[in-house]
Amino acid sequence: MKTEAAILWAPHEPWSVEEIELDPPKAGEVLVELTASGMCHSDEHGVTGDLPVVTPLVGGHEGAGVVMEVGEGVTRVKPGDHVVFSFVPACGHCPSCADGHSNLCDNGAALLVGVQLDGTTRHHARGQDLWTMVCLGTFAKHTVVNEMSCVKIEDDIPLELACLLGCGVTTGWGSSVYAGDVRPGDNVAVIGIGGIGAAAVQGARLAGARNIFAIDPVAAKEELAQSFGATHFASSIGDAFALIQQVTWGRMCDKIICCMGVGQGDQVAAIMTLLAKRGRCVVTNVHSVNETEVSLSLVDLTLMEKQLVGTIFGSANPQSDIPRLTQLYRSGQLDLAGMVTREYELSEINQGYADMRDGKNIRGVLRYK
Ligand code: CXF
Ligand code: ZN
Repeated sequence: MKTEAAILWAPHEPWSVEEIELDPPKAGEVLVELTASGMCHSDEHGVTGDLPVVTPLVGGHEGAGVVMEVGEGVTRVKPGDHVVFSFVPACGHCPSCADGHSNLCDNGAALLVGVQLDGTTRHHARGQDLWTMVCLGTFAKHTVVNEMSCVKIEDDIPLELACLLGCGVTTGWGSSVYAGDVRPGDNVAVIGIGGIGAAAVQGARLAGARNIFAIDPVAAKEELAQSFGATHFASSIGDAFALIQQVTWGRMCDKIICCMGVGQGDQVAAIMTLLAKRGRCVVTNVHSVNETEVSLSLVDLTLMEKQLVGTIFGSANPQSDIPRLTQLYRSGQLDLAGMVTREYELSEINQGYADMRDGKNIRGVLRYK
């Protein structure tokens, strides 16, 4: 079938919106008509080269829609089902999945390759095969993905909000709740109030944090951060140090969640000074694939028993946590609507990313229907 998609033909180029040819789903695969896709920073990382991607690439990895057709042997979903894509596939039986860590599913190795798990492509344009961002390609009105990437949700959850659960919201919420293990009474700092950071603030609030310090250079993020549960705001790590020192009587933060657009290794030492003894700093944001050096006081790490840990997908389990978050949305405890700053047509995708770079958006969402 023919559909429309945003393609990155080569790094550093704008997204090109054009007609593509989509093959039917093969065994284990699913054809989905997308309702919406969030515009996450990680697709931009493919444009800038901070993350390695293979081009030409159909971008997008934060989508939701309705199943149109399933290939042979598919059991997880059927036509008509509403699904959110998880940007990590979860097979359910590899060692990580079996151990309760399906965010680390062995099939995730295919993420940065961006072809179907059998090594072939379903997307084509201008006579060429197209790769897809983390095997999804949600910057398109239709896509074909493996059923391992599909999470069925209830029909009455708005798909244009549920799409955020495919990456940003689950990643941010899980970074506080799972990777950060935020406890009632904790002092928490969230650095970077974009889609992931706003969800990390909400996760910290739901986990019972006492003080939540939101840190972002964009002044307009203060009010938004407060609406998600932040109790304090600072515009730099330096300002945050003095503020946290004063509010916590010098104890500093139990948890720090790093949610910047791109992390910078030379900022790590300063970030670690915001931590209390036995505090944990969670690195959720991507650092450039080319970066291998960080500033870090290892003696501080030892003497104060500080921790510096990474997390992918907020250490959440897609098949259980995406439905869990739909229920928190349903009960009014998770604000999804407030996370969407603006909706865009697919043809406006480059404007959407310009707005993200300008700090205007918590999340921009491409709306297809
Ligand atoms: C990223 C992590 C690296 C692969 C692409 C997706 N996560 C969230 O945006
Ligand atoms: Zn993402």
